[in-house]
Amino acid sequence: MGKNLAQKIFETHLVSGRCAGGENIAIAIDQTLTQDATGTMACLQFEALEIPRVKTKFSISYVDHNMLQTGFENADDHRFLKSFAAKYGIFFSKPGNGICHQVHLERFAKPGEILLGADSHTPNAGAMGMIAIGVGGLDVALAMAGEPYYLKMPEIVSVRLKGKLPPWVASKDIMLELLRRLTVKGGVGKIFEFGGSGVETISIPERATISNLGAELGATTTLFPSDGKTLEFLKAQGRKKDWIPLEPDHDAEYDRVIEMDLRKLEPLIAQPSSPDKVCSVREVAGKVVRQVCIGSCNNSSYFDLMSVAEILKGKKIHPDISLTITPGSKQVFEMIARNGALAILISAGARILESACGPCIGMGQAPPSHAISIRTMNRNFSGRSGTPEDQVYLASPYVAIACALKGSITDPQTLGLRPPRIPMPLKFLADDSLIFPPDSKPEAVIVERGSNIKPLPLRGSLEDSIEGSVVLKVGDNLTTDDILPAGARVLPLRSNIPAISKHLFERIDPDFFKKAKERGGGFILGGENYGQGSSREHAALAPMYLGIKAIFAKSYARIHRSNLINFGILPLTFEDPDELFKIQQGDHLRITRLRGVFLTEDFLEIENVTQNRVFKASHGLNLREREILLAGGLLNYTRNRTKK
Ligand code: MIC
Ligand code: SF4
Repeated sequence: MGKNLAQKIFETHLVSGRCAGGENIAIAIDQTLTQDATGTMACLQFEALEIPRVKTKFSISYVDHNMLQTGFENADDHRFLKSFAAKYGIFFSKPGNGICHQVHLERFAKPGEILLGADSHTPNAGAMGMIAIGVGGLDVALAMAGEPYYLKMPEIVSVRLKGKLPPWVASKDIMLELLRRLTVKGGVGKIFEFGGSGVETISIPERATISNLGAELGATTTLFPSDGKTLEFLKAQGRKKDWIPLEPDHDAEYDRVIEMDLRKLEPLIAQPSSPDKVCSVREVAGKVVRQVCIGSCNNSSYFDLMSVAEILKGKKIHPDISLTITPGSKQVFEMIARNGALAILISAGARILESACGPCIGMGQAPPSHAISIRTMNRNFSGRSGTPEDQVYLASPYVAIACALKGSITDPQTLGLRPPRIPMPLKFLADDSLIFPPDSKPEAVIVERGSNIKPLPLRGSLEDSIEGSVVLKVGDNLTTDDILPAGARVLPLRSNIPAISKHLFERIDPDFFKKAKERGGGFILGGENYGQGSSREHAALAPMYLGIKAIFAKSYARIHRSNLINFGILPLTFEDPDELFKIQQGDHLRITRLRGVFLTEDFLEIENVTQNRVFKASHGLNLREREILLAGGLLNYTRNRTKK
């Protein structure tokens, strides 16, 4: 039986288990990445493991999220990250060097290797034929300490592309089409492996847009073969030596096959406020637009910005539009500055932002109230832009710029223009002067710890009995942005759990913090796909800090479920899904004899004291996950093991 690409890479990294669907496996990690919003915690966690130097082949710490310096916090955190990296053997990418995923693709992603990143869009590097998985910061800290990464072998879905994209249809539309078909929870527990003759027609930056959006499907990761296009890109980055050819066997087996004829696609758009609310641009054309933002790790490559510049050449944007453009990296920024494309963008009326996440995570550029904002980003969860009840649509740079020119939602196919043709540069401007290698004399490096960095909160081992009230009941597809918002106000508190916990669930219930504090914690009730979106472990750490002991939900998003386990919060599901409707916010629940039954039983009996009833909750946890929870989280579990 032939092997698919994912199996081939997993097999060369297997530490334990068998690469068969549903089996628990452990894999060795070659590379790790963190960004500043998740990185400070990951550093504190790594420090707690008392290991002098990272043990990976390559680890890097990027600064790209907390770039708005409205107080001392972000700047202090950047200094902490830089000194920490120097001391512990981590490369450091300075503010200004670009968005982690864009820079990683350009400079470090390697076919055949495995990358673990403390950011949900880490699968971006899958464009280069590498397995790249987004996880919580603690999982990255452990990988830096040389520990393998544990996961259930995902199902492998083959996405077979046929034909070539029509003019004005972008690679983003391929993923919008998949999101339309499969929804934001359609990829949970799956790897999407792209293949078929259509793949050869798609360049690496376009592939990255596709693999990046795997996160929106909830997928474990997204993967492309390493082929001639990969070689061409690596050569142009001066990294030919990193290339190896990689493809699935011709008779490779897959759990599922999805066919897509690229010739049949048209420009698509995701409507507010979920990436899977996809329709054709035609269907919503004509709606008035007030803001257009081009950027983010999803669409800010040289290819994207050159396409935009070619369309804008000699034109002015609509007077009512605020257009922001964010080059994804210093490489992209400097190249468009040197070749004159930047001047075209400025002359057309664009507002140029520094290379960072920026508007994507609400770090400035919140749109006007009730006005439509068209963004080339990957997430449009309500309020993420910084404006409550915003109207954010997601689309390709072609669609975005058509909207910026016309002032309304516009299908670029109706512009009457010649579609841009951007050749791949033979040589990218590869200047790594904003990337600092680790210090060769680590003993001499003093870690600079600003007052924003508070000690890591920990919990003790799992109690034998837990009780409390249901502090909050929420619906399906709750995002980690809902649990713990990001944006300019809250992101600077990522290194300070006591301070950030005040913002938990604030958009849903402004009194959540007060209630949880008064009641000493309790439980939360959720629907399907609880905790989708970002990898921020703060969405588990802060509830743990406030005493939340368990979540009851119909199903969980992958990364958030792991984060809950990592911080000792039980991710429970219902034996009878209707139970969700019976339990009310405020009900008092009790679980007794927990330690006794947890390792042996698959169900837990929960007493609803308020309703004088007992119901069953299942957990679907494997033995290792149960042991982690019994220890009170992954850090305790790892330390207990190393002490033995
Ligand atoms: C996001 O896009 O939501 C973020 C901000 O990049 C997060 C990471 C974070 O919350 O720090 C992600 O995608 O994991
Ligand atoms: Fe940054 Fe947005 Fe990409 Fe997250 S999705 S890494 S916030 S650009």
